[in-house]
Amino acid sequence: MKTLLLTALLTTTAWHAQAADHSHHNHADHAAHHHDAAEPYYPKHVMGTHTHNPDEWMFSYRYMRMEMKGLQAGNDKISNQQAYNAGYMVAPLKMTSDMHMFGAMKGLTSDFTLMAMASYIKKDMTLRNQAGVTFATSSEGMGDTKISLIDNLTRYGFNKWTTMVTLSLPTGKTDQEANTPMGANTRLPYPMQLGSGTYDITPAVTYQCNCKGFDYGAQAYATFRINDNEEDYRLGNQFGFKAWVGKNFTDSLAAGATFNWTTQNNLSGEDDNLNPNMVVTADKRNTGYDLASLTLDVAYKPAVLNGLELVSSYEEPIYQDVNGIQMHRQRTFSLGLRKTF
Ligand SMILES: [Cu+2]
Repeated sequence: MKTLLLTALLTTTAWHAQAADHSHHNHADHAAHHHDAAEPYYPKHVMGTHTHNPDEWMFSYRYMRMEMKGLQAGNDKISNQQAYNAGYMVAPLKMTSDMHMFGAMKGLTSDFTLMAMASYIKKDMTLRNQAGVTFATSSEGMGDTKISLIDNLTRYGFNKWTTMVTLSLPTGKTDQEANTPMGANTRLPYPMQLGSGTYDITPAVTYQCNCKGFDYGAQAYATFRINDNEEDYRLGNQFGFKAWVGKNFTDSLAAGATFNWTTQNNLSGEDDNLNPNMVVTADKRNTGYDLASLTLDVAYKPAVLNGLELVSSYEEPIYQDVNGIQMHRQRTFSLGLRKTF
């Protein structure tokens, strides 16, 4: 995994060097004028990759589904029986998260763009206990609300760089419960909760450039949890890196690929309403992971739709290393609409 990360970093560094050579090609700030004909490609599923002109608005809706199935310990897939043998009464079989995301962006000045995002989430989990009884739980409600300020740095002459700071507000509940064979109104484990329960701050820096007809970019970010939540825990901090390449093949069609690296730290504190021996996902030792994935994205903006753009993405994990025993992550995909006014 270290080799993978290193390769990604070296590749980006190479892009930087190349970008320096080609800096004379970078006229006008491309980021601030991304709706012009000469707009470069950027992955629509990555926040902080574009900005807006003053008084320009963008609205978006995106449906996203994430799927998990089976268990793994470290790098290896394991069976339910191995989880029971490790002392857990219940093992999760599969989990899906369906998310509806509503976003608004507005250019404030020639430098700053404000972004706000709200979400509605439904999570479903199927589990099986040691006695072989299969049952399902679900949670549903608002997710956390995110407010971001993006700075295109053009006043400093850094046309290829943008920074973004995101504040996440704890509007997603962390006290979701369900009726299970273990009892009525049982507190659902950490992954089934709808938000972090904490104020989280995420600084990010993004680099984008064009060379040899393709658009390249990379982003590094970190999410820090500011406080413990009402259940007396906080999710681990998260560190991520993304690198992408893509192209606007025609005025209406864009496609690209993104490499994603995520390091999620262990949860700290504990929800006292959870029994860590009950189910794998209720044990805080089974939190924190390293994940690498690839995302393919396609965006389509046919003239007949008057500027309405259809966006889609498909993500598949290529490497996952988890602490303790956790669910095995599968594909994530999204479909959405966006329009600039
Ligand atoms: Cu936008």
